[in-house]
Amino acid sequence: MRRGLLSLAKRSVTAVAAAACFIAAANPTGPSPQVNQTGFLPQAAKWAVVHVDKALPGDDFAVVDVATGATVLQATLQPVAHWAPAGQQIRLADLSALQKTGNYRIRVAGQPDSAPFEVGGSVYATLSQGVLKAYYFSRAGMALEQRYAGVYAREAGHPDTEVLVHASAADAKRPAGSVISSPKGWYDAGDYNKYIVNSGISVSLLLAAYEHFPKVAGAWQVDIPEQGNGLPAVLNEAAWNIDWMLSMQDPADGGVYHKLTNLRFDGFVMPHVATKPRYVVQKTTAAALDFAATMAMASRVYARYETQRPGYAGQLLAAARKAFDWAEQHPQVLYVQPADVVTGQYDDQNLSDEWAWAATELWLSTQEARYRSRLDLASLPCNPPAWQDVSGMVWMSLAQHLAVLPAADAAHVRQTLRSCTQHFVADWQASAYRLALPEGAFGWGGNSVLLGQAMLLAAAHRVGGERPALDAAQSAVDYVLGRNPLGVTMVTGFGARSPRHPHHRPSQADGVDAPVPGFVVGGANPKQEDKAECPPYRADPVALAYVDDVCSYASNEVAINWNAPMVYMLAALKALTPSMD
Ligand code: 9MR
Ligand code: 9MR
Repeated sequence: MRRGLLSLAKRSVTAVAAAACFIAAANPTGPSPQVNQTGFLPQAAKWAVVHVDKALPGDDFAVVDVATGATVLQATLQPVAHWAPAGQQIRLADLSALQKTGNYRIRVAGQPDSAPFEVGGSVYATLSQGVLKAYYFSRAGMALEQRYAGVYAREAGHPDTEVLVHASAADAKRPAGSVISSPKGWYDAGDYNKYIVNSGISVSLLLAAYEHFPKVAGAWQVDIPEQGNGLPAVLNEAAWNIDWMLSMQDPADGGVYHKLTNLRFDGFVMPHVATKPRYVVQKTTAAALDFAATMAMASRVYARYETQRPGYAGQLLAAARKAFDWAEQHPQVLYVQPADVVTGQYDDQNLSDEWAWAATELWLSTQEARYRSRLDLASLPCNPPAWQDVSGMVWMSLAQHLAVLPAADAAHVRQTLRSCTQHFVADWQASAYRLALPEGAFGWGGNSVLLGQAMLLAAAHRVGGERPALDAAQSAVDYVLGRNPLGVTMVTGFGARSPRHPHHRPSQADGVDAPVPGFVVGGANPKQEDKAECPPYRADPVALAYVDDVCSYASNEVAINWNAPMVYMLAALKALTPSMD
């Protein structure tokens, strides 16, 4: 890959810290004990992990108050167990009994104290707002002003008011080379492109955070230009991307372009410097269906704000219907990367889950039998939501609307969520690490797979009420927030130790040492699709297959669909964990 002078300079600034720290590729194991570095709500299940490859002098752990040094909890570690994904001997510390608000560290004789963590009723407020703010930092077509963006202020990039219709998307009304306007939206990830499939699930999860937990998500305050307009911050942020998505629908036929990108990836430069021509590429069925689902859901959510956004909800629903109609006429148009385009593909061969999701959201928003008849719940799997598998989105939405479902459907939703999360709960209980590992947990974007599992567990908890489902969800979030063998909070700028060199163009090119904050990185990925472009980093054990290097798009990129389940889960944990107030 190309590394500019700037990126080399940034590397040398941090090289000393990197060498001394978890980043060293040879041995990225983090210091023990490991704990969620943000912390816990008072009544949450609280676990920490202690590595015991070297025998400990004692069997106890203590929790000490950071300010006073006082021991607030002392208890015995659980027996030694082996956790294969990290190839480590570990002992668990159960600190659930600690409910008193404060800042703490875990102390184990023979080891350094853990990173600090907090216990408190608002422990996730700052982080929630931070992971939501990452979307503002990702906005295309808008200058980020200093008063909102601080040191991350930057010029506007990619206005996308003059986008070319690619040959793959051409038709009689819009021949190849015609110019359309498709502004706004969020950059997908470390790259500057915009993809409908991934935008759909990402923005829908922000909407779901609000629809499912309005008291929590509606109260988030984020400094963004729209504040004060009467809409909650989360809905203002979501609208920036929804408005872009709307412009990706061809008004002539309702079809939706798969993506808006340049032909190849931009260099590692700031957005306004990346000025190569951009194209809308091929209309696909996946794009139409994800678009329809997103717009149908959005129409319900923004209907509450008809006064502030007159006509918006109606416009969204009409767009959803039109896209669904297009999909019915073009039921199997799969994405095929044109020969002259190399940007992200988001290509999916199996559209049964996209059909189900679009039908579900349209049905919930219209109650029309036409959409219900397209929904075969009996054959629909229940997998952690991901860009290529949105089946979980269906169950989460149906769980939210249980009260309006026909009784048989409601029973089916309850039953499915219970059965599809049962093995997660069982694996979590049996795991040495208190972590169930869904398929793909160690793969490209694995952190989001764990967070997706957490969302299904949260949905199961909502419809069934069982506490273990909530505790297992908490554990998955804990993992991403630092209770992992790397000892790293997988969110830039949060926690004592977090990624410094994400595969994220602005973070690399902005001249600011610290990365843009609030981004969830992909996480350990033994497949190492970036091997040819990175210095060697270990692939084994799998949970350590991570490198904090800008080269590593396979383990250290950021992406809107990896942040979204974190946004959702922080709302969910706050709303679902019992509270003392
Ligand atoms: O920066 C790109 C990143 O957003 C993608 O996830 C990744 C995989 O498609 O590709 C990155 O771009 C690299 C390209 O694939 C190969 N040449 C170097 C590019 C920058 O690292
Ligand atoms: O998240 C995507 C992952 O599931 C795929 O395996 C990978 C390769 O196709 O692409 C990832 O998505 C990238 C997209 O193609 C381009 N923008 C950056 C995304 C995150 O790496």
